[in-house]
Amino acid sequence: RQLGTDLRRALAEGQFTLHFQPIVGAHSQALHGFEALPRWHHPEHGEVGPVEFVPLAEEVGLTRALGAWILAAACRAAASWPDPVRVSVNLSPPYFAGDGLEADVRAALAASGLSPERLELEITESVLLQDNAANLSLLRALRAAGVRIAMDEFGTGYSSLGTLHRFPFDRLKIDPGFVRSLARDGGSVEILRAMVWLGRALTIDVLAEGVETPEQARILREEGCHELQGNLFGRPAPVADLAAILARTA
Ligand code: G
Ligand code: G
Ligand code: MN
Ligand code: NA
Repeated sequence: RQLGTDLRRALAEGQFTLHFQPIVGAHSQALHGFEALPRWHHPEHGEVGPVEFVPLAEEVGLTRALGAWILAAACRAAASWPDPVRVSVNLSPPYFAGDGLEADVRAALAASGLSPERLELEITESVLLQDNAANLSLLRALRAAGVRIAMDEFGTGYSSLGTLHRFPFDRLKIDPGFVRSLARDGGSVEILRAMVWLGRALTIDVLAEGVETPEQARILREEGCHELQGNLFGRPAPVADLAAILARTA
């Protein structure tokens, strides 16, 4: 397809950019980090999102090239932020499953000079559906390189408690779906409470995503979430627009 050919050129010609969404401490509301969200500015079709370009990259064999570009760009941006503000990068399932991720992570860190603990890699539960030895050893190798690992979209997949226990996660990211239903029906507070409790029992920090209202933030804070992310604290924005938020570093 034409878009696949376009994608090859897009990487070379700088049509990809990263937007960054702030992550704040639940209580302090100090800036803890940013999640990097890639955007493709297609010359004719306008903005193309990851839901479209990630599968496309896989079709045309550019999964690793795209993934490596995102890692490098995210680390480069983060290296200019005050320590210890971190950057969080989503790993697509095919990139995680393929070759080269560990080497690309090490290369991105070396090229940017970012200290490894300021890079966090987000993987979804579905990536770990095959709870196999290769996945486990890859996560351990990444951990050994010093980077942090977050489980993204927590609560939407099928991972067992055993998976959570066995894999070395540093953080659980509670899916926006749970946050959205918060103040709407009391029952979801119980689920949220259980997720936070689980994190605490496993000594994994818990972050809630998709926080849009002060009421949601209040409940999440009270229930013991460590960090919050969502439009209430900042929409994904280009690097040039981050100065005001960066001033809020603790
Ligand atoms: O920012 P936006 O709403 O377009 O993001 C859509 C979804 O794409 C989000 O759920 C996000 O987790 C995911 N996403 C963002 N960047 C990447 C990426 O590099 N790879 C993969 N697989 N998903 C990503
Ligand atoms: O990787 P993940 O699926 O978590 O990606 C986060 C996505 O959620 C991004 O695409 C981001 O734009 C979106 N998002 C983050 N915060 C909010 C929010 O408060 N409201 C809504 N509607 N979307 C959000
Ligand atoms: Mn994410
Ligand atoms: Na998420």
